[in-house]
Amino acid sequence: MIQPEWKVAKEYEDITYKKCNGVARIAFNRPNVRNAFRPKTTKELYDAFYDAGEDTSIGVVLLSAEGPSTKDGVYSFCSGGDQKARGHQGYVGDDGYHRLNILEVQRLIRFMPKAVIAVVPGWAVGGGHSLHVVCDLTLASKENAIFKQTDADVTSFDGGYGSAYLAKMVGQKKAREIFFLGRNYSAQEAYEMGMVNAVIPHDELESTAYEWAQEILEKSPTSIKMLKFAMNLTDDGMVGQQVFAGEATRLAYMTDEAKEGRDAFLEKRKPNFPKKWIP
Ligand code: S0N
Repeated sequence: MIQPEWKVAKEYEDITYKKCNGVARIAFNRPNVRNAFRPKTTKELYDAFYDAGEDTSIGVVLLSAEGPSTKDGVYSFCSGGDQKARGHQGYVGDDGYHRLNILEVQRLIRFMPKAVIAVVPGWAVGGGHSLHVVCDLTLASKENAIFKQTDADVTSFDGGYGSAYLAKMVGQKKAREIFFLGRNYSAQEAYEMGMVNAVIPHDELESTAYEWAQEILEKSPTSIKMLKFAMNLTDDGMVGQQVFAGEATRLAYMTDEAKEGRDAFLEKRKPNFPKKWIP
């Protein structure tokens, strides 16, 4: 088992953020409320994910959780929106505004040009369940992970990736069962449904996630990015096409044609593109 030497990347209140050898680890740190997120948490998550996305030394991001709860020893990944912070239009931050900004975090994960692995040590519930769905891969604790959708119990529902994309993953009937009945599912059941990549003994969960990250880091970064965006594309409509096409433009920038187009403009002359029509 590899024991990574994590270095703190930035101090936050509701999350921890560390880096080691090309891997960033962002972890919920409110274990006594089952790692529910409030506006401060989502703001910190956004900040850390943005940093990990921009950091060219980072190739894989782990979304994990600290724990267990000091009150009762229970592990959790995330129990979704903090119901105590919920107002009549969303979740209320220190500034009094009502927000739904976990969706911005979801979009960052989805459009990040790097693999994001959900590392689920315990409860993944409500918006916490949706976060694991939106991550590229999910590894779950054999003993402690429990997957559950309570959105319809508390009238705080994710009609986007959390449900519609989940249905693509596990099938329509199963997704409707998960949301309409709100039952508990073990890591093994989640694996059999196709929403978990591997069921890992609890004590090996973090080191296994790091090992998976290291395996991904050995692959071509451009291939990982283009494959992720290609797999997203059909479900993300025009935005998926925009994200994928942006990378195609970047690749085109690297050609002699692009250099000639830019230089001709700057030199105020007609471009003389290489006369080669590659089949
Ligand atoms: C996680 C559950 C199943 C764990 O049960 P268990 O082990 O019996 O523990 P409890 O005794 O219930 O909890 C321990 C302590 O933790 C607190 N707590 C747990 N979850 C939350 C929470 N989500 N918010 C606030 N506090 C929480 C308990 O209160 C308890 O505290 P003490 O010890 O002080 O009593 C169980 O806890 C559970 O079912 N939790 C609630 C899960 C839930 O319903 N979450 C919300 C679901 N909806 C969303 O997350 C919406 C997501 C979202 O934000 C969104 C999505 C799409 C579009 C917009 C939005 C948006 O609104 O932004």
